[in-house]
Amino acid sequence: MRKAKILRRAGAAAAISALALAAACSPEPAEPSGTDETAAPTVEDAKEFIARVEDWYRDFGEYSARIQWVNATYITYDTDWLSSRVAAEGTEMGVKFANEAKRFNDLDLPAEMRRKIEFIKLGLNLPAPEKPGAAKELADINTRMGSTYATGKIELDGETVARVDLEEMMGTVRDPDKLEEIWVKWREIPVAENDDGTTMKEDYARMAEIANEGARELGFEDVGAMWRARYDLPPAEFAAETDRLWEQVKPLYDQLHCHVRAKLNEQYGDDVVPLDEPIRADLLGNMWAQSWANIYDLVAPADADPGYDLTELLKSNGYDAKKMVETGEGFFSSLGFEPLPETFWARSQITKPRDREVVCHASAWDLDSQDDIRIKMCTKVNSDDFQTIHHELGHNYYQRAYKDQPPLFQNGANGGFHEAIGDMVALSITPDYLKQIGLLDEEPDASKDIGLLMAQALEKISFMPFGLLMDKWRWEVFDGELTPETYNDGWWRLREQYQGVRPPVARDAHYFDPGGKYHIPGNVSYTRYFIAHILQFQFHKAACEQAGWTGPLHRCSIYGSKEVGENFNAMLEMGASKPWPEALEAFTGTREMDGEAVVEYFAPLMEWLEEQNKDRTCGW
Ligand code: X8Z
Ligand code: ZN
Repeated sequence: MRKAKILRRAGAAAAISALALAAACSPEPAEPSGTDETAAPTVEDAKEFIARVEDWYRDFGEYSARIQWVNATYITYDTDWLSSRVAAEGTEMGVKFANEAKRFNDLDLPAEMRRKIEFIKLGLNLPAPEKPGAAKELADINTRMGSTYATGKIELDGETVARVDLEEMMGTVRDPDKLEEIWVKWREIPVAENDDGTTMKEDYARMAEIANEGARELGFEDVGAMWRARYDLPPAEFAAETDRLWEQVKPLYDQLHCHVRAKLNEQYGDDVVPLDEPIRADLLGNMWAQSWANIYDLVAPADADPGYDLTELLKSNGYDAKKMVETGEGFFSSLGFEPLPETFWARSQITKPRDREVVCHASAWDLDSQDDIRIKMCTKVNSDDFQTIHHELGHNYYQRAYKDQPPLFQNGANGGFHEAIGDMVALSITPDYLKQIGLLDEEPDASKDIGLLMAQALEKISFMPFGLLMDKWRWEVFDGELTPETYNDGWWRLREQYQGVRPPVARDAHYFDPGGKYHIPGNVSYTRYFIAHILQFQFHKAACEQAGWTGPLHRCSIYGSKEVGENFNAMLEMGASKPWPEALEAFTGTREMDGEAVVEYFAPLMEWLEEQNKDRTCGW
């Protein structure tokens, strides 16, 4: 079900490809146009087909999005039923159109039309085979996995604890036994039995089977290849490109890992944190060890503390969830973006409703492709969620900026762009900015830069290997390298290899630890976040240059820069109408993704870390 928010929920249906352009090589001999499906198709036929698909998108997209919204903000038997039904309908139509689009494979088409035809083929997140019943079975499985994840119950100290509270506890609790308990209980949900005795793990395996069959019918090797095909590159080249980017930032990750492990060893001792092993995944301040910002206090440089904690500042200044969102809006307004519509405030879910089940994982929605944009969060007053608010608003402003594009181009330049917009803005939450909005009295001086950079690295650099391995795992699932018996071993192999983390207790093959992360049962592809973590630094660097900033990148805030806002908006308005290198070039002047901006941003920290680590044994 999570997939059928066709072109609505941010990133859920990103569909980009330029293999299309490469494939459009053999012009068809001119034939009179007609309705005979066996005759060679003409450009006119393609135009008529595209118009039909776009009409359907306009109509069905809104209908589907409204059902999915109700389901996500009020999970019941009935809304699951509706969600599953509309998802199945969407998949059936999507598959039908994708198969029909193949007719035009060899036809020489203008670039824009060729791009649309390729999007029609790539548009489904999870295709089903055409045989009757397959789309419905797939939708039922996905609805169930999503709702199981969102509503799974966990008992702690005799009480049922909300999942968002458990997530928050991973950042604040410092007792390793307690952390282990929370971490382990969280991962009971994916192996707990559904009403009919099956588990999420079995559902996942069946999902992969059906969707792979669907992908093969459409001419892709498997679902993983289909996901990789959305980046205007052949799938194998895209995978190599992500590896190249990772190699650029890996030295920084390795140094950060080494330092963090040493500091955790000081905190918890050799038994809990041996110095030559991967780090225990429950000690890093986050349920998935994907962002380590919450253990800043444990690893902070001694003399460089910036002297403020954003969570504390928000709390002591009386911020509530709404004020946090208003502050995020204020940033975008300062760049020249129109304020959010009244309906945003009336219809968003900003805090967790107390009396019903909802999907708490944050998302941004565009219900009608016009102005009905919203966020759905279970906001807590803390720094993590302040970041996430900017992240989600980035999706909403992007959606609004490209609303005048034709339906098939109403999307990010690629999935990574969509995820990078709000994050790029959040990189401008500097001390100077916090002072300007009255949250901070005094800016810390340059001697505190290492502390500021450390906080940022714990948030961003720690994420990168996780951002990469999530889909590496899924690529192995979809290409058959992993089977249900090896799902969990494969997961921990990648977690260890890329992140250098290990589970707090042995995890045998019966567990399904990937299922403890929203995007796995939710089937949201994840390489987009890895790409976004590279792109946001490229955007930030370009934006700071446009704003005339000459100081260090981590002190640059583009707050208030109308010029940057205008340039940024020009890129956002393009939506998916052009291959992403053109969108990137429009804003940054380069057509390449490049980890250099990350390296430059963190250069002073890298130097400091190397000094700290010089007598330590790094690696795992
Ligand atoms: O899922 C999200 C957003 C919604 S698109 C809240 N993010 C990833 C995650 O939480 O795992 C943002 C960062 C990575
Ligand atoms: Zn996002």
